[in-house]
Amino acid sequence: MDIQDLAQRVIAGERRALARAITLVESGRADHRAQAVALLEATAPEGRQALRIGLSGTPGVGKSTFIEAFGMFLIEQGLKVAVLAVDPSSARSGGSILGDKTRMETLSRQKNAFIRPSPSQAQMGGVARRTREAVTLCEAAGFDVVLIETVGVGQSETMVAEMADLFLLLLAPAGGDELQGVKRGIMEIADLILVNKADGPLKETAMRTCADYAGALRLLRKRVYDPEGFPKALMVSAVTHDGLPEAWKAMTELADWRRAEGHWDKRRAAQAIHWFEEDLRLGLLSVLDTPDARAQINALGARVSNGTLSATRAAEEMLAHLKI
Ligand SMILES: Nc1nc2c(ncn2[C@@H]2O[C@H](COP(=O)(O)OP(=O)(O)OP(=O)(O)O)[C@@H](O)[C@H]2O)c(=O)[nH]1
Ligand SMILES: [Mg+2]
Repeated sequence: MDIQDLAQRVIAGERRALARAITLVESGRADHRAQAVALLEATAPEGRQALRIGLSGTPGVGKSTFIEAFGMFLIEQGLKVAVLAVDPSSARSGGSILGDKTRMETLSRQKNAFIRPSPSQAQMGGVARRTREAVTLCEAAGFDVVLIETVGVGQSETMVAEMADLFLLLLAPAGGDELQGVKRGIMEIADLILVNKADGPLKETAMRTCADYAGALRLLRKRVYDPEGFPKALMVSAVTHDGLPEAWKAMTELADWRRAEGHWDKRRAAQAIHWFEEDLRLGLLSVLDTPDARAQINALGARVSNGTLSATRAAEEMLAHLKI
């Protein structure tokens, strides 16, 4: 494979080249990894930046419908939109978006859109690296907005927030006054809460839900990287498209402010450090995955379980064996 040629075609914005490039960064093969690293280096000097938007929400809240509607809205503004998915549940691996292409039919046919399903890779660390690298490839290819979708379960939200400039939480209207069991940690990383399905008979409930969340957001500790009035809660309808322009206005307002105040660059720099340390951690863990290391672990484990070796001593011996 000619990596320099592939890099040039990615930079030229060829979608097929971008798809091939992402397949390369997803590959677990060592020779592919070397090529992927070379490709990322060859595309990096462009220095293009997209607005990276993380989007999360529980199953059925309307993520796919929203992305289709919002993606089309952005394309109508003359923007190029890429959609990537992170799907942590192995049960659905193979790609939520793939089965979803029907729901994103209009968007997927646009020449200014690029939709990429989740890879069927179980390990979270691998998914994180693949997604982050795919995001930078989309940037190099000249996309203005990169949407990174994840289902609201497990650690995937924090991971997506760590690679996004803005993090959106999509919620459904809920009766009663319970706050839908949204974890405080997720509330704390949200920049914008969008109460979806604010249409038809659900509209009134949506208004109440939106007010509840606006109140809850005001109770959170103020973050230095927010201007007055953020984070905020807004209502949208992915079906009627109501609220989409307002949601986009809030996103650009926040992004512009952060750029002007230096928070944008600071955050991207902090994220780069985070991923450097994450990769280092993964690299260290992978040292335990060789056949030799496994055999050693099993041998030491057998002595720990029959009581002839303490757990502490066994761990020390293992680390000495690995020369760490
Ligand atoms: N009334 C109304 N229904 C909506 C809206 N957005 C989505 N829906 C409906 O909600 C259901 C779920 O929508 P999806 O877009 O598939 O939800 P999702 O979050 O992608 O779900 P998963 O992919 O399973 O995580 C569908 O029947 C949609 O038609 C909306 O704004 N208003
Ligand atoms: Mg979906």
